Amino acid sequence: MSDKLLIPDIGDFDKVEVIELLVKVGDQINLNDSVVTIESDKSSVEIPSTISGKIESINVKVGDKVSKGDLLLSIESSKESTSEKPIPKDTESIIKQAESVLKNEKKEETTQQRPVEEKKQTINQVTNHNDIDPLETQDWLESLAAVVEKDGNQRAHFLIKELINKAYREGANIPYTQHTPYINTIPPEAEAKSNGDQNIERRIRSLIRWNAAAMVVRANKKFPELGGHIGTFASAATLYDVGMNHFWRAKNNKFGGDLVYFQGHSAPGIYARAFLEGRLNEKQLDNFRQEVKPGGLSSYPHPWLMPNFWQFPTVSMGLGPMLAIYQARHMKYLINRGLIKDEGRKVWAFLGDGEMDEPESLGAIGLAAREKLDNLIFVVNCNLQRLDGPVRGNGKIIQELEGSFRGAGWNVIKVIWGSYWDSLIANDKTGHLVKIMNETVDGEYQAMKARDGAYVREKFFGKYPETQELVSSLSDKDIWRLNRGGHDPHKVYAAYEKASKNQGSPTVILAKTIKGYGMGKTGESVNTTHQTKKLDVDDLLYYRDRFDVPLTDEQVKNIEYFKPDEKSLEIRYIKEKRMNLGGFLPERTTYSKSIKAPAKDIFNFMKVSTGEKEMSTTMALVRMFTNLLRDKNVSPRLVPIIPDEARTFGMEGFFQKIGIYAHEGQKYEPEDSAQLSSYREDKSGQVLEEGINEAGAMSSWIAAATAYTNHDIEMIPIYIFYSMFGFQRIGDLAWAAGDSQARGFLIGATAGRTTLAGEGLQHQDGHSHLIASTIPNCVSYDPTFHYELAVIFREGLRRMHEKNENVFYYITTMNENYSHPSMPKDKNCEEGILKGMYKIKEFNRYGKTKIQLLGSGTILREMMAAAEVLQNEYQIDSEIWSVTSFNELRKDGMEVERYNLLNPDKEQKISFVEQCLGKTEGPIMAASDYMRINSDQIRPYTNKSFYSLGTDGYGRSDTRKNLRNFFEVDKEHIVAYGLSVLAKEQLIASKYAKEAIKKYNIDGSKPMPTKL
Ligand SMILES: Cc1ncc(C[n+]2csc(CCOP(=O)(O)OP(=O)(O)O)c2C)c(N)n1
Ligand SMILES: [Mg+2]
Repeated sequence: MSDKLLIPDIGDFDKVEVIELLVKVGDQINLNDSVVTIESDKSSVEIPSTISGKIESINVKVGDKVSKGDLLLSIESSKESTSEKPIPKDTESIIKQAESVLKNEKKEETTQQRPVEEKKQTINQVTNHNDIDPLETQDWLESLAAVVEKDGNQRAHFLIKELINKAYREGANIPYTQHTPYINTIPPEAEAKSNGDQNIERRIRSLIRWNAAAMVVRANKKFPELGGHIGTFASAATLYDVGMNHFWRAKNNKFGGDLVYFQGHSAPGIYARAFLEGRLNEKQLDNFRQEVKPGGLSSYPHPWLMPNFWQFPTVSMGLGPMLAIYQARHMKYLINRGLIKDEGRKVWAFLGDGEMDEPESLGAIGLAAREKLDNLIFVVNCNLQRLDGPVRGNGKIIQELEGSFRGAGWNVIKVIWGSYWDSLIANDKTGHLVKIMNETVDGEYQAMKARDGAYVREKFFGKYPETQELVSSLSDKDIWRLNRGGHDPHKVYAAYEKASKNQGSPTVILAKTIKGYGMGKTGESVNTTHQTKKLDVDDLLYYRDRFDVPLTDEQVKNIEYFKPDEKSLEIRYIKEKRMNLGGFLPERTTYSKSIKAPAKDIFNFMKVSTGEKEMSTTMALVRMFTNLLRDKNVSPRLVPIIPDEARTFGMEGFFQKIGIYAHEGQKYEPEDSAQLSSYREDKSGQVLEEGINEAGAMSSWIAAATAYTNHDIEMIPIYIFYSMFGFQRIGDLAWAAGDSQARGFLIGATAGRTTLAGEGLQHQDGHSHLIASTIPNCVSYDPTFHYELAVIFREGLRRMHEKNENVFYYITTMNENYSHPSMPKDKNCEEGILKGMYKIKEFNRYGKTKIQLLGSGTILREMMAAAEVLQNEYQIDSEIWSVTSFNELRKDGMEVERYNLLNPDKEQKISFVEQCLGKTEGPIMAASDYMRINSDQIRPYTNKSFYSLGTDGYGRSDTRKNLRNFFEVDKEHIVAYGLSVLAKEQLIASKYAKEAIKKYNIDGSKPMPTKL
């Protein structure tokens, strides 16, 4: 039987060109095999076959224009023809997915309804003066208590929810609170108990505390300028210790490892533990914050500086939470795409309560809940203080964060009170204690811990006779001992255990602690704690006594470290605990296999002229991408990341082809399901469609770009964005990417200040390359033609993913359509493209006066057009250089200059710029669609007169022609400026320049565009 394959619905387009035939007559093809590539003005897509069988005839050829319904080819069909399938493929998969979701939902329901351990519940009541009928209130409360006792908390919760719903329907539109009372989420009777030896663990913790503080104090005694923090780790020690002893599994040959984001300035504590574990020695501790000589310890977690130790840079506040969320999401992505095993690994992120003020910290919590990231646990160390003082003096940070996280759909575990409070809370029959807890603001909580037991008795318990009575048998010392949850290993253990087992949502643990815990009167809970980096002898003695560190007074005065013997119980215990959890943490290792770069000829189609056909470099990139998807080594590892701009860049063809990642698949039939570029979401989809969220997309890119170390699998992330919303917007994340040794491509699309025409001031990018140049391991290019892009991209694949160089690529692509020439035959052309410049054209007709014209991006074409005018109308010869990267040229120039200056007696090296331009004639004029400083970068490395043009100033909407005129980078200005330059160099008479300025209506009195 013969079947016909017709052009499907390709969306809004008609008469679209066939640019590639992927099959030939006689080929055996399967369902979904791509048969031809078609290309509209903006995008190219492959058409998949809906039939399988042998191709009898092909009815189109390259260059044909096709529309929906045109005959593509005839196939001698096999039985798998879709016409024999009762249900179209899409619908079938939708039904399957829907069914599987239903199954999942059922499963979740059953887990949610698991009965909780029962205990006799009582509902405490505080007399409320607004209560108009206390007896009725009592009735309701008793009924509720009976439900709790008989059917459990879940049932009670259900009834309350129903009551609220009912009240809402009856018109009582009063929002239900997002908060629970200011007590622990896990009641004492539901706490899981640790099997650890609490005494040894306390001793170990004390030593870690001591060594961490000693390290900072010693460094600052030597060099007060070094700085460091004691108070933060002092407040977080228990939170880290319980994780290290019982929860965090290391990477080894059997397990991928949990990923822990340590709070940046608690680094001293992490070093102090590594010291006890034998991973760091005393000399290294003594070189804390002294890294210039090898062997020092970095101030904060910096993988670039300690590449075998730190995994995640976190100290720029707000990045850690966001990066951790996308890390957890990427882990699920890799699992759902079948690239790594699901081993139940977790991502833990430690954050400061002050840090939660960063918009980034909370910015992605909705995504974490939406994607059900139950592999993610945040621990917010709520020590109630930030650098200057209280985080929420007048309010309660724990309650506020609870509201935000609960509202977003997280599992919230509050660890507020330590075990010493348990009996008091249990005896709080009237509810007055919880009432005070709720009423007291953080400023008061902080002040209390800066005072003493008597103060707490008076100011806290003294508020009500009932609470005064509650502590009447306790001494002031007993009251002082009432501990906070985050310092109680039992409470922390129970919270971690519950968080580890939680399913279907991410968890946040809000742990209340004391900043500078144990630091005594000068450091504990005082506003200046954060910056305390020196402790005097009395403080040190107090600290020693507070934690029973076995050091003599003399040793304390010398601020000696303390490490017990290797055979001691403590050292054996600490090592055994880590061995049980698979090894040490943190540790950064890489066992990924590199990806063989695609064949050298993979992009050959981009090295020939496009002839009449005009296209943008963005479109050329998408073509290249489509080709890469055919390379079996590269294809599965590609991670296209887009923040809601796929259609802008002509990438919508990927939706159907490789699918959009959606952890629950697609529960609906998309509106455009019949079209070729249908919005197809899939559990194993490859595209990460991040929505309007550049910071999230960049975090996603960082996760993929470091998968080689965090998951031992090399991925090739390609994040494509509006170039103006790239480095400018997420610059700090790009810096962290460099620190993390990310490998992958950043594509600044629709780039250039005059190339993105109508969008105006906030959209037109004339400076992203400058920001990119600030990152040492970022390699950046601004290519003009498709073959340049092809050479650069393939080299990027080779360097990063085959040779595993720790660099990342930033490439700008444009949306201006023009025809692209063939790659020059010169054998050095590829080398020049990669090093940053090559000669693309030469005008030599007159042999009199010459100028060197350097152009970048789309402005190179203005240069080329200007060169023709200079030749034809003014008899000026020129050499035109395509500069693919001023940034790369500058790097080379700096290095060569440095070498020459440091080696005055040796043969002097020649920079690449000088190799190209040294022996040429005439002055140099350079221009790009970026600020002049972009091309000015190479000025020091030429010994010729150098002039630059550029797009300094605010962008504005207009046509490209008018914009280039405004910024003086169009061919007319280049001609006029060129003649002026030659006049200034006394190579021609000034009248020519004057004439040209007049001819082109250039207004010499117009202010500089930066002032307009
Ligand atoms: C983006 C950013 N801004 C400012 C700082 C400087 N800084 C370091 S720690 C700190 C206070 C942190 O308070 P918190 O998050 O509550 O942490 P804690 O030390 O109390 O645990 C500040 C402002 C920074 N590291 N990053
Ligand atoms: Mg804090």
